Amino acid sequence: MSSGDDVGQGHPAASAVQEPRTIVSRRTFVQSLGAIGVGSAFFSPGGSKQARGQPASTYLDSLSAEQLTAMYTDMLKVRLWETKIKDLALRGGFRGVAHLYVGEEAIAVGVCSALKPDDYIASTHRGHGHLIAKGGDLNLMLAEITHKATGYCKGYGGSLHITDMSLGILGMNGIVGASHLLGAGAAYGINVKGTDQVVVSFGGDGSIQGSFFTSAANSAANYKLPWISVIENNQYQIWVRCSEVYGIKDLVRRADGYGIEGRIVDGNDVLAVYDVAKYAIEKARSGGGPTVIECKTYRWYDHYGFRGSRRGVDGAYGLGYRSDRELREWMVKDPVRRFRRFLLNEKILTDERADEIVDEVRLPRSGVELPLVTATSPR
Ligand SMILES: Cc1ncc(C[n+]2csc(CCOP(=O)(O)OP(=O)(O)O)c2C)c(N)n1
Repeated sequence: MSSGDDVGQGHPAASAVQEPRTIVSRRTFVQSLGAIGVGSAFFSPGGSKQARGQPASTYLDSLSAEQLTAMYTDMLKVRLWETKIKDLALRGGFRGVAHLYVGEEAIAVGVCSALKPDDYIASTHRGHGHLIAKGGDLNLMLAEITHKATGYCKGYGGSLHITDMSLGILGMNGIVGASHLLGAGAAYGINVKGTDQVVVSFGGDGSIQGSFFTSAANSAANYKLPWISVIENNQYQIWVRCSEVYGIKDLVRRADGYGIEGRIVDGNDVLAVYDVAKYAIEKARSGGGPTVIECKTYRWYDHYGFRGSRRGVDGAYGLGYRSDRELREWMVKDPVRRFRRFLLNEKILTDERADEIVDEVRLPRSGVELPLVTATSPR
């Protein structure tokens, strides 16, 4: 990824006037992150840049302890779910494609926590995390990706085409960039209906290249659609480095060309993601039009499948196109662990309660048995 200077750009936390808050004061928030040694522009007063028009308020103040705990629980669900798929596959119990979302959990959870139940999301080929964060049923998902008739789409869709309209999930999608067009189309529909719903379309760093994004962004700007495009910049398109594809380092600059406001955020920081997403969502809901949010992050596994991975071990190693060192550097920034440490530092959770949540998520009580936590998992 690029230098820390462009992470958290535009985040107001370090520069805003402090107000007391119900659960997590921004002061203690920043302090506790400092205490755990998290370093990025967002957390260093000198480095926090208030970008174009970003409001000086923060939406974090409204988060209750229950909401923060629910966010942690959802991140764990995504992590353990994806780990289950990997371990299942390596045991030979799963046939099909899976693009794992491990390492990117903070984005789906941060964004979806800021949405209302009747808002929409349009997802990608790497969409399990989006579905779980929007409330998707783990049993139906597992049945779908293992091609059972009891699955979300009767087993015909598999991992790439899970849809749940009752939850506002417009579907995963194997066509790179199409999520943006579907999302903008749904946002146009919202304008026609006159409701206050919004649409988030997720997409990878590859999703902004083609005509899908261009059409979506152009229409969204032109009609001031309630559309938020979340670009999950995990540094690679299959095995090609982002920097070998684009002449710009911060992909969000593309938004400028359409007259759309753009934000960059540390995609491994669930609270930073929530904050910028909430801002964009509230803006869209009140008729302020679209926003593009670029989240800088990293995927721990191969583009798809399980090459380089082992049962009981997190991450895929020995992939020719990236170094193990680079992977390890990103694993240190594990979004799940980082959020757990924050919750402990803020005394929102005790160690014991945090462990209980891990058990609640992975044991059958949650509906689907998830695998034992592995060496680098957040316990
Ligand atoms: C329109 C289209 N072109 C090419 C492909 C082949 N393809 C599948 S995934 C992928 C890379 C996607 O990278 P990115 O958008 O960054 O998402 P990531 O996989 O990194 O999450 C490509 C090119 C496709 N599925 N659809």
